[in-house]
Amino acid sequence: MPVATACGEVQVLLDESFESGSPPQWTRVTGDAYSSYTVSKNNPSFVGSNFDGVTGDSFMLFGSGSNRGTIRLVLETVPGREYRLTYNCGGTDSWSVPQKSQSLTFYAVINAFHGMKTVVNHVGQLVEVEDLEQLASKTHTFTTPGSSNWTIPRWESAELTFRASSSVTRIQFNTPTTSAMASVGVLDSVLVSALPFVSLKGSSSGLVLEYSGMLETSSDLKNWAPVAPQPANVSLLGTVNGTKFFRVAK
Ligand SMILES: [Ca+2]
Repeated sequence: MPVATACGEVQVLLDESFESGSPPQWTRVTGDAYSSYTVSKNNPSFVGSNFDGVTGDSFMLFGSGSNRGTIRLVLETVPGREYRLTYNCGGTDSWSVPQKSQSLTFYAVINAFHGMKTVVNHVGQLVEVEDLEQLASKTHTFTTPGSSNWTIPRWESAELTFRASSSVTRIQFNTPTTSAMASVGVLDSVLVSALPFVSLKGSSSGLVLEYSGMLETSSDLKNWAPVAPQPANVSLLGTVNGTKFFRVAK
């Protein structure tokens, strides 16, 4: 999971293509051995398959029939800032069971985790549950061809943007409506990045401007030029003479 935080670039929180096995930061929430593991067309189990990842050979495979898979990623986020999730998903037929075309639903949801809260359950008892706030979600529907081999007919790319409201954000993928044992969800090329931002922060040394993206400056709000070199942050007291404006561009 390469993480780039250099200023002058978009801050990347996650860039995962599953090429080096099952990444430890992903948690299998539900599912069995057929759920939530990394495969490639080079695995001995899948010789002769039509598997191809979106990026590289490997991808995540999860949720087979009644063994519905749910995987989760936990991210550290800054409340108030915006982020973008992009991913590629699809469905595949599995092994040589009696085949017919199957329908598969693939679901992505992003939740802010606000800790635990106490609620009254359906029989009047107080129970502790997770305090989740849904920030974004997307549902995909795939039809698998019903072939007697592992085949991914198409990959679908998707994008979700969200504004974090907690320091803990969860991204979860699952296949809630797999039908029979012949359709499985696939996932590849998951990218999470922070959208460009600027913020002012007070510190003992004065005002500090923090940002991600390309920092540009202007003295008249008309002519903008990139700040070179791109600084880690900008201390505004003692270094700026006259009026200066800053903005970030992608
Ligand atoms: Ca891949």
